Amino acid sequence: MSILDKVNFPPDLNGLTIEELETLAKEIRKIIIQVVSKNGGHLSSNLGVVDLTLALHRIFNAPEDKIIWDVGHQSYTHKIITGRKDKIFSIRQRHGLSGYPDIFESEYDAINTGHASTSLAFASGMAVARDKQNKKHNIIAVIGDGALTGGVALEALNHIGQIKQRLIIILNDNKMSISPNVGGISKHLNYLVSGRPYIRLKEVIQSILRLIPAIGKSMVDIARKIEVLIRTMMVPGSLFDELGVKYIGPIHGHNIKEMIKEFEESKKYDFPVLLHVVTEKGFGYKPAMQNPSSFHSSAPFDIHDGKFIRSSKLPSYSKIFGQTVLKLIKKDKRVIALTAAMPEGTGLEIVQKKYPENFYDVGIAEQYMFDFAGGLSISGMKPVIAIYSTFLQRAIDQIIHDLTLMKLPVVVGIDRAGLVGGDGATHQGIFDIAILCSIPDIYVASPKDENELQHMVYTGVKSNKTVFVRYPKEPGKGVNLDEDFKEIPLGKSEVLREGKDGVIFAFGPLVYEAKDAAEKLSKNDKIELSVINVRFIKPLDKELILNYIKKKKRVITIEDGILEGGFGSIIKDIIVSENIKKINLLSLGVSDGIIEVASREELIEKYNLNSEGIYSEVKRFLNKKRINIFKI
Ligand SMILES: Cc1ncc(C[n+]2csc(CCOP(=O)(O)OP(=O)(O)O)c2C)c(N)n1
Repeated sequence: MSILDKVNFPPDLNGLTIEELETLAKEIRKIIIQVVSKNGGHLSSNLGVVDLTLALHRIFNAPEDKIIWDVGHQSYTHKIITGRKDKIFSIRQRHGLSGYPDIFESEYDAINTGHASTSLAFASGMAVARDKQNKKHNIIAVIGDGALTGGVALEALNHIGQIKQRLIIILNDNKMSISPNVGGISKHLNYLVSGRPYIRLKEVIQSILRLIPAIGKSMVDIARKIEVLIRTMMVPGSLFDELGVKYIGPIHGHNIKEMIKEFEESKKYDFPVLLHVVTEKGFGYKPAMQNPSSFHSSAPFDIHDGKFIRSSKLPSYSKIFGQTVLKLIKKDKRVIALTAAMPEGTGLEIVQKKYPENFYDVGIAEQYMFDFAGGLSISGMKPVIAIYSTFLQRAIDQIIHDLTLMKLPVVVGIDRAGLVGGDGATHQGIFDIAILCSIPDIYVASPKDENELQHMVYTGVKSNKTVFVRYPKEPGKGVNLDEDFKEIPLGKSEVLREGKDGVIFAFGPLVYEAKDAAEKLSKNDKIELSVINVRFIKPLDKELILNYIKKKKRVITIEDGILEGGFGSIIKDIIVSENIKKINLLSLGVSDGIIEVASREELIEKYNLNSEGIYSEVKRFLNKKRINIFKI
């Protein structure tokens, strides 16, 4: 019988010795490696916090004590020992466990997370509420050194240090964001870990003491006292202490005994404390320790050699984006590539390697990145941002207030746009169209394939406009790339198929699904549809679109974004505002704002956005005499 067999909930940890906890940690690591090798997931971050999680749950009394996991991608051990062990192999699968904390999944999950840097603010609010209600429980925020670079975390620290509620912050420092962490805070943490000034001064004093011939006992005592004094004065906890949060550490994050002692101590303070816990990403699995970035958000892999099992050999849109930016920089050194802590995911890693002087990783700082781009742009440079759709949400004010109102040219690659597999509701890219299309004076484009992507990015940089280009994570068709860049006429659509019975408007890779569906309708049902590759969702190619709407009367819109306020509703608005009569409109898209955990294929199927779904929905729509989805 393993120790894990006996552990279902945190109180089961109480009777275990330190050795048994260490064995349990090994058992849990094995399970996590197995799970992620099958389902994919955040391997290195989870392996790094197994010991930390056991120590936390041993000392604190969840769910009464609130443990908040920043980002939440590292919560697998927490899930395993809070009643979800039997479901852990379902993680990130449809109808399975979420890969992030979810208050609807378990009472042990204090808040939902997924986007970085929110834990401290939540913890602070919860601590104030606790104190106002005269409750006594502990509130513990676990935040990584990467997430600590996020503005909202720093805003929280600033406030926490002022209002000084009782609050425990566990800083899980592994020197890594997804890639090696960046910036002054990261340097400061390294400085704290190495304790350099203290060590240097200690050496100096010891060598002075060595010069005194016979050191009596009292002298040794004095030396020790001096050392303690120096330690108090010199161990630099300065940034946090200066902000009003007591710094404790560094603490060995793979030494359960040491953590248990320090966590127990931390309960005694009636003001905010930060425990600096040093961990290693990927701890306990060699391939992940050697390559923590690749195993950060890992594809399924072979446990024996750590080799990834790729579902597609085709290059991703992100890769084509990175290559395009590389070519653009080669031609024009004013092009500057920017990422907020995602050089690998966004494909900009090759730019970072080849043109480090034309590349900036700003850390988890999406808002800053857009204003930084604004500063570059207003001064004559050509910033190109790569960002996931879901994280773009952080920077909406910067886009409106800082870029648009000054009409500053910036090109933004919106990666992971549309439905996103595995991560669930927190990581969907379904809102960008609805949000961006309401902003004046910008361009929102979506290429149907990789070749169109490179031309759009090139066109964007050349245009001196604010241009957003959205594309999904999954590879496209693997079309050949033109050798030379071509300019795509801004705001112009492309007619891909002509048919008398109606028109489908689509954009992005779903254009191919629409075209396949139209061909099947032609072959099987003698229904002939025009298919338009919309290309620019904003501004729309109004003349062409109106023309087709008026001529065809039966209009189908397709998008992998939220329907409310999305492309379909923009088309509906045009029909109404232009007072076009007798139009039947079917809008296919995402009807839920909160998306269940599932693969992209499953989600695309659920919302009838693959060729089969489009085929059957459109057939049903066209077969109806009177269409009630939307009729004017
Ligand atoms: C706002 C936001 N930007 C980017 C990300 C993508 N992301 C997920 S985890 C991560 C790194 C987090 O590093 P850290 O907090 O140190 O945790 P670790 O994985 O190292 O344990 C990043 C950039 C995110 N989740 N949220």
